[in-house]
Amino acid sequence: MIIITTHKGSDFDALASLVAASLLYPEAKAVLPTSINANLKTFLAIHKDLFNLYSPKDIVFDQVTTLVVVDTHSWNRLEGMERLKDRQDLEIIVWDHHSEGDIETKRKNIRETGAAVTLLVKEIEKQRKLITPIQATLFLMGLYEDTGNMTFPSTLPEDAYAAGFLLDRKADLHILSTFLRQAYGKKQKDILFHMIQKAKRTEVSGFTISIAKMEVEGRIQNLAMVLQMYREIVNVDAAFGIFKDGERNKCMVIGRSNIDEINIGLLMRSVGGGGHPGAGSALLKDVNPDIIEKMLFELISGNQHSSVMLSDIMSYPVVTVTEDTMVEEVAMILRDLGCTGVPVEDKDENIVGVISRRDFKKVRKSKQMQSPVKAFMTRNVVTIHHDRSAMEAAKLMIKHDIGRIPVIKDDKIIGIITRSDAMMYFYDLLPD
Ligand SMILES: [Mn+2]
Repeated sequence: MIIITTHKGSDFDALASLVAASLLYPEAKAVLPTSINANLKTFLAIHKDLFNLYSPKDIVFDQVTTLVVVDTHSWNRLEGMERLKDRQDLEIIVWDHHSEGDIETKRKNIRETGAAVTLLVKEIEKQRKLITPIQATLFLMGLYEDTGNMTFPSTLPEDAYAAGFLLDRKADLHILSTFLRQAYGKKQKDILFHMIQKAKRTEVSGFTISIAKMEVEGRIQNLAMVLQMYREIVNVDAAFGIFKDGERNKCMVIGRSNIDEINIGLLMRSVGGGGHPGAGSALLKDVNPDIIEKMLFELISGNQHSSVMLSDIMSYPVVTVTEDTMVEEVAMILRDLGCTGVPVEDKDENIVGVISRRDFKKVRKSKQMQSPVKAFMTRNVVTIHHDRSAMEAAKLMIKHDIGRIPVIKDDKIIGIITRSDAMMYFYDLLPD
């Protein structure tokens, strides 16, 4: 007999992987642990009859020849499988996206995708197995839950491909939103309440910061959302949560910032995690929460690259033209540079305008090509001071619908910030 099982405290990814595996091993019995999370309980209350699921106590373990484990490969995360642990003749197959686990087998399919079901869906597609719209819906639910609707940094292109495949197989997004909605549940509420009770606000380098430390049990979903709510309620510029999971000896550090000057992504990268300017996290092993707290304070007060200045990311040198340059000549310069516009300076090198391809539309007669650009340039030039941040530059670009802003220091142009410079920064493509 072949059985398939998954981790205790089963979530949608666990059930989805279990059901997906039963398509790959049609003769197997799918064994769902009795401990499952609240969302899944609600879902199964309605859908249970659609899936042929067994409980660990239904299994005659002496008859088991093959064990398929999905969405985990740790013995202590399985329920009721103790009797199989030391069986030498047992064949084991693993499908998992976690890097850690102690279940040993040669038949391991492990890749750190956003969701475990992604790996199984890929195999289903490869083997051209048929799936029903309800199965596709369940698989997509697992995928969305474990990837935070494809927003968690752990999401891989394969997860998105799998989602596309499942939508093609008629996964129903209405059902999805009904069951995935309860993200803010009792666990999250308890944690938020505990954090608020102990909330402390601290001034660091002129910013208000709050760092909450607490013990949690196991992996808690949606802590990032809890942190977001916490930051808003405590009303600080940046908030951090240090969640210690004593059993796994790991600390989850999550940060949220509302200001440019504290870049969470940079802070988290400096402790081995990742993220974006506004939000990020790091998972640290064998560390004391007090040390992490101290480290965060030091990083913020030292202002370690916590704000990237425009002068770090702008393009330079800048090609400028004088206001007497002929339109014809500017057109050639733009073509040679491959850009859409250049700043225009007067004789004293003060910026007086910008001439761009857009302005050339004002040129009606061919003889105007020989007139100076000052007749056609845009005079209200949006500029930005060199000590401003990339975020402010991006806001200006959006507000004025412009793609390049001259960067000014002591009334002189020292560089230009373009949309692609800003994008390089926001998507963390800067060279170290
Ligand atoms: Mn999972």
